[in-house]
Amino acid sequence: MALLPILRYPDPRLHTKALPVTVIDDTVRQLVADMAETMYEAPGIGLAATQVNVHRRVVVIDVSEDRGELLVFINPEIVERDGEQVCEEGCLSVPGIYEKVTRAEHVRVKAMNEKGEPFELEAHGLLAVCVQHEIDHLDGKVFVEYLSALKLNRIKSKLAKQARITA
Ligand code: GNR
Ligand code: NI
Repeated sequence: MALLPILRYPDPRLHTKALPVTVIDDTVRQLVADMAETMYEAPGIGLAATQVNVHRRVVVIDVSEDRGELLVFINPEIVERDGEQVCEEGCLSVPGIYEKVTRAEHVRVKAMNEKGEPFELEAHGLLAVCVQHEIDHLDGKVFVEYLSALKLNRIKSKLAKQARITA
């Protein structure tokens, strides 16, 4: 197990489109284990491989209260989406920024688990938000890019200022 460094917005590597996983081997299973450890330690409710600079379609999520319900999604695809919800989102790659984003209220997602078994999952509420947020990362999209140019510019200045303080 290992903690992986998380890329910070506006790192251009966050805009890489991840490739599908073709073989679920020990390298992929190690990545899943390291991503789960990194997500729990952060702490966060989800993590996409893109955020740890691995450009393969792998996501881990745990929205449970007790942090004991790890969900692993390899090559996830949304096969149905319905409704709308607005959720205040945050992102481990955009620390300290929380903004409302409108997304589908319900999604049906098709994926494989770390054993290579296919499954489908119905998600509503926060889990549905998280699935959409993570698949966006795999497509190179960060949640702040849904905001107005004015808000995005303010966020960029704030992050630049934070980076100067931390440096
Ligand atoms: O930890 C996280 N919390 C969160 C809250 C609201 C909507 C989405 C998220 S995902 C985020 C972790 C993360 O950055 N995943 O990519
Ligand atoms: Ni994120």
